[in-house]
Amino acid sequence: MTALDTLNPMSPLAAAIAKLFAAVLVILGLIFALVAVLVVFAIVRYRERPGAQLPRQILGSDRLEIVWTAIPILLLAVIFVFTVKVMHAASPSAASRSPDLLVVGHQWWWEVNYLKSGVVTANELHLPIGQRVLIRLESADVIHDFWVPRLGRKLDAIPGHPGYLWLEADAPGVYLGACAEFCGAEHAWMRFEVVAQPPAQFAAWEQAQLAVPPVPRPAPALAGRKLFVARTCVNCHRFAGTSADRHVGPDLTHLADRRMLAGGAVANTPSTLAQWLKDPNSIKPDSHMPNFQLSDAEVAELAAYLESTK
Ligand code: HEC
Ligand SMILES: [Cu+2]
Repeated sequence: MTALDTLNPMSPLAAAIAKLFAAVLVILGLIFALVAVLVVFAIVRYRERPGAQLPRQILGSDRLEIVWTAIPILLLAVIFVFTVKVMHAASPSAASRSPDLLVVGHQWWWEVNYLKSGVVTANELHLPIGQRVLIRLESADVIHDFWVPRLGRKLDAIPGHPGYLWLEADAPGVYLGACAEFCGAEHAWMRFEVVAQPPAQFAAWEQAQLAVPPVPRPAPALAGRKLFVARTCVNCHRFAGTSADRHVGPDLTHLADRRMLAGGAVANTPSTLAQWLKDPNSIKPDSHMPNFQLSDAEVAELAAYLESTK
């Protein structure tokens, strides 16, 4: 994500905001230029010179005061009207619609639930292009803020107070999102990606996520599955087809399909996954995933299990 993401919108929702930003920037730029020219003019024209007279002194002028009050009021009124229009364009009423997604902010990762199909994932949100989805936003702990600059407005995730926001992507691609409200030590690694796909590809992804992985056959993965249940992983994670059904940590059923680990802290590869299991804090220093002091053999088995669903 770069600062320019905001100026490079990929949905009508984000485009409305980008246009307002550009319009206000132009208005403010013109005012800045006018003031700068007048200041330079005054400095040059009325500077002290040998023999120069004091310029004419104006002590109070109703006409001037009215002018410099009226112009800002007028400008602010224009900006206000633009802003109200953009508020409607960027966050259309959601009253008549039930949400498509439930997104929950956690310290420091995002839980994503597809309410219509039942898919659960984390830190990676897939969207069919050209379709507007309604997100219900919640927080499990502190205030977070959900923001994908190229696709829509941002919204605080406030504990106990759900919010609603629309998201839409008009072209396939991967769009970066982030938590935009300081929420503790690892706030900076609370990123996520929106993968926008043609509807057929999205449907295939959704079907694949719904698949309940069979018990793996190869010995290391099977041993990993046993460890997974024995080593209390089940107390915090969800893994379809096992007893693990908690949401303290990310859903791990189809972890192997995901691009990033730990809220974008590292790419998801066999070696980063093993490093995460060995010592989560070596990747994300204050993460709430405990270090289980696993042996290298245990790490390899757990990793084989988590990778076996690919
Ligand atoms: C006390 C709760 C807890 C327990 C027990 C726990 N985890 Fe986690 N785990 C977490 C949290 C919280 C995260 C998210 C950390 C973050 O990104 O900040 C996480 C993240 C992960 C991730 C990365 C997932 C992703 O999408 O980024 C993997 C893999 C993982 N845990 C595997 C395990 C395994 C295997 C075990 C058992 C050995 C286990 N966890 C036990 C809380 C827990
Ligand atoms: Cu956050």
